[in-house]
Amino acid sequence: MRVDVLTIFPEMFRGPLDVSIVGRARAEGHLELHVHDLREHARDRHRLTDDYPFGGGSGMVMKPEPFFQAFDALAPGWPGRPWVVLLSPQGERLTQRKAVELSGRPFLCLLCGRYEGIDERVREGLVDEEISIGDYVLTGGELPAMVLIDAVARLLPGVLGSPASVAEESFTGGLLEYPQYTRPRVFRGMAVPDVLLSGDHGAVRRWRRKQSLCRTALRRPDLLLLAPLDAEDRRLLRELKDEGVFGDGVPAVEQVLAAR
Ligand code: 9WO
Repeated sequence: MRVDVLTIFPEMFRGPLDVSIVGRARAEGHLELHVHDLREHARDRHRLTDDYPFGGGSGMVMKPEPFFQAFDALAPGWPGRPWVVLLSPQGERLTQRKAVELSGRPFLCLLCGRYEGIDERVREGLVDEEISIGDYVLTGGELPAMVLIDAVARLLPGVLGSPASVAEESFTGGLLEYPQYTRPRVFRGMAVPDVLLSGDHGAVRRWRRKQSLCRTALRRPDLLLLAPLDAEDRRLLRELKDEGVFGDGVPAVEQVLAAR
């Protein structure tokens, strides 16, 4: 996959994307990343990328010209037309599903805004899709772009050693992760649950599933309602309920147990 980024802060992309799995994905050619400085495409004398808002108001707006100029300058060297994504709080939420969908595209172009907003004609003329990484305002789209690249890069074929990890994510099927442990067996008085040392693979699998269900019910009941649950899952949820884990009751658990 190829990813081009347009930003007035290209130096922000040095570091996070040079190391670890994304760094290796780039070194091995699974991900080709090109970060472009929008300021180099600002035509005016002062290379301005922002201007005052028409209609008045506080704050500055990102000018449209640098984005369009950058496209005109870069397009002749591009292998095709990229899928253009603007990172913005007004976008559709980045989910694992969206990351999987984007990972299937051969060529992305990520637009990063700054200031208090971006001239609307950038959306009209260049953007295929607007994506948000969450409901908070940042100082720009650069960190969200890096989050998107990280989420997508690890899904590219050959990037993760075992596709089993990726398969397990979809197998865990919309539930939260179970607790994980490594050595030592006892650390500062905190012991690893006995079942994980038992060698009973069936018991380990059931314990993990039960823990995933428990955590999801308590922390993300919205996800529990969406997850594909089978008869064993409902049995484990009933066990947790009978153990008093859900206190006065979690509505999502009642709903799931009533449904069958
Ligand atoms: C700033 C602001 C100040 C006063 C009143 C309204 C305001 N809106 C904004 C604003 O949205 N600024 C953005 C900053 C302009 C585009 C780039 N910025 C940005 C992107 N902030 N947060 C994101 C972002 C992108 C993707 N996912 C989450 C947040």
